[in-house]
Amino acid sequence: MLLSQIDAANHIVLIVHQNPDADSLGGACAFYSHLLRGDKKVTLFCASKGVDPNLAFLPWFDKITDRFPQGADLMISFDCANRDRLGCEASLPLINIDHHRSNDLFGTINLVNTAAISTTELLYDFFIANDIKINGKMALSLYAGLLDDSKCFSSAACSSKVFALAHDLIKLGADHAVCVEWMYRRRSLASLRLRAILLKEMQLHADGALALFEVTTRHLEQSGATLYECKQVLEEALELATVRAALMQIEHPQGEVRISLQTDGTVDASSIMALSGGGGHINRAGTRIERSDKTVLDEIIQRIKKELM
Ligand SMILES: [Mn+2]
Repeated sequence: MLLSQIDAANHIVLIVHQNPDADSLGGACAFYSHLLRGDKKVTLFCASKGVDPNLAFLPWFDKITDRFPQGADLMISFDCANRDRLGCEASLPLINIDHHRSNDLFGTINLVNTAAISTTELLYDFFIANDIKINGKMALSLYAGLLDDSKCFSSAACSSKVFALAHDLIKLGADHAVCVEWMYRRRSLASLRLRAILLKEMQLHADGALALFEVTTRHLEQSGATLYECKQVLEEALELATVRAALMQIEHPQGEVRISLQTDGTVDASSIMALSGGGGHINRAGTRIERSDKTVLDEIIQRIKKELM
């Protein structure tokens, strides 16, 4: 069904979510490589204006466009939990490839496996099941997604399957050193400065089980850091022995506030974010609220505190 839909299409748009991470973009790049073997037209679309420059090592990074093409007849989304994440209105048949627990099966065809640690894990299974050869570029792209979503293999969800997959992808040509260098060794001075400010201002609640961060436009201006660089401190907060949930609110220039929640898995981040229209994974989820809507934020914090008790 999925393959015949792809076979029948002439111009396929691969869509990554807004502000794509290595899993979304890696998945799309692997698929891009695969589709180039045929005679189809392929577009790599991202609604965000700028994409994290630390992902420029991925093949086809320079092909990303924020202009939705005319004349396409099929869309495939990668790592998008809901239609909103696509950031485009096009009403074409859509193949939804994802692993988010909160995925609402918005595609015409849905290839969703919430047991997969990354979208690229389920893509690997898809390629293997369909005898699609994985070349070096594809292996690198899939590996980057695996590395990102497993938090560089530090996630408690790393099973033997994850390590077997890492093994297979490296055998197929993924370069671990290149991925680690680009994804974890190219931090900007601005992001280190921001980290210092945010850790200093971190508030602890619920007997130290909940860490709260607030990122304002002032923080970003003071440090020169970008929004991408903010979320790393959430993971650091979870390294504290008492912290089981870390929440960050990021003031966005367009007047909305983005909320990111990371937990140790004992609190379901996805279901808490779903209360205000967001979603994600058990240990990592997000939502967006209006800046004026402080009550929603208070409700979220109260709910987390309740679940931490
Ligand atoms: Mn993912």
